[in-house]
Amino acid sequence: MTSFSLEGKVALVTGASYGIGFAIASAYAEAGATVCFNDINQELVDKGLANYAEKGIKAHGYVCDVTNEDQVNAMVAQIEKEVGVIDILVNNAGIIRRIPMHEMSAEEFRKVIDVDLNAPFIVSKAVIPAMIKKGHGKIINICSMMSELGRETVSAYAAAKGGLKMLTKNICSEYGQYNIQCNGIGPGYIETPQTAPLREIQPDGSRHPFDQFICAKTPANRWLQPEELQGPAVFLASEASNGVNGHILYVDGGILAYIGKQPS
Ligand code: NAP
Ligand code: GCO
Repeated sequence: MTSFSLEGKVALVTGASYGIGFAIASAYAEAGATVCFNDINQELVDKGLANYAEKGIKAHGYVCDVTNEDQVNAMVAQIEKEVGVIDILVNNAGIIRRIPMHEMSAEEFRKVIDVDLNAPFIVSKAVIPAMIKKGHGKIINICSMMSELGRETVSAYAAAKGGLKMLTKNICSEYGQYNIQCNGIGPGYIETPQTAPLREIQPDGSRHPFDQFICAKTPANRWLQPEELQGPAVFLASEASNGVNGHILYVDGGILAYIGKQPS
């Protein structure tokens, strides 16, 4: 049986002080990997290091803005020197701006594209040469329901995540010959700080309309937890998935399969 172990592997998970990235990196440590992560400032990196330490994980944290190619190249070089060549990259760092498109500035649109699409290109480009030299590598891009569907106010995010799906397929196509597998994980609606505004209790004490909407769109009638992405993430980082390439694994509780709960 092929191995789900990550023993001896070096993993970099971007934007992983908390949220989905933190859950994935924690699972990688549990599966035996040495975990590296970055965040945009030292305060967040320190918070992340403390969060990992609380779980008994000795993580390596780096301050790096993933949209800045010089900072990314410097971080990858430092990881290679201090920890080792990166075997597993998870492009997790991401932002969202919920603004009606006709009210969104070009600068706001570009910022989302920069973090959610340009940065995965920059970080993947930084790690691929050493993966080629080493003869293997795993790149996992954190996509979204918005890699497949649109909705009001998330035009930039959907454009970025749709592009990230195709970047995933293109890295698969261009680097599969070097035993590098590039796949995506498409989370559904996960309880993290990024979606907290969509779950806020209303002034009258009722649930946020979007919260009720998403539960009606999910067969299990609930939001998912970051921990529910851990198994799929370990699978895609391990040798057990060496035959899987260019695939977006949707971990959405069935949202993409379901027309939605009929009104009672
Ligand atoms: P989150 O709680 O907002 O965490 C995002 C992380 O990325 C934060 O640590 C953030 O740091 C970091 N980050 C943002 N911009 C960065 C930059 N330029 N350089 C370095 N780090 C940066 O988000 P999340 O919910 O965990 O989502 C993680 C990923 O999953 C994102 O790509 C998101 O699009 C995707 N996703 C989320 C959901 C969901 O329902 N939550 C569903 C599908 C996909 P700061 O705190 O400094 O901004
Ligand atoms: C939104 C949410 C979603 C989730 C996720 C869904 O405003 O619709 O933030 O975009 O973050 O991407 O898969």
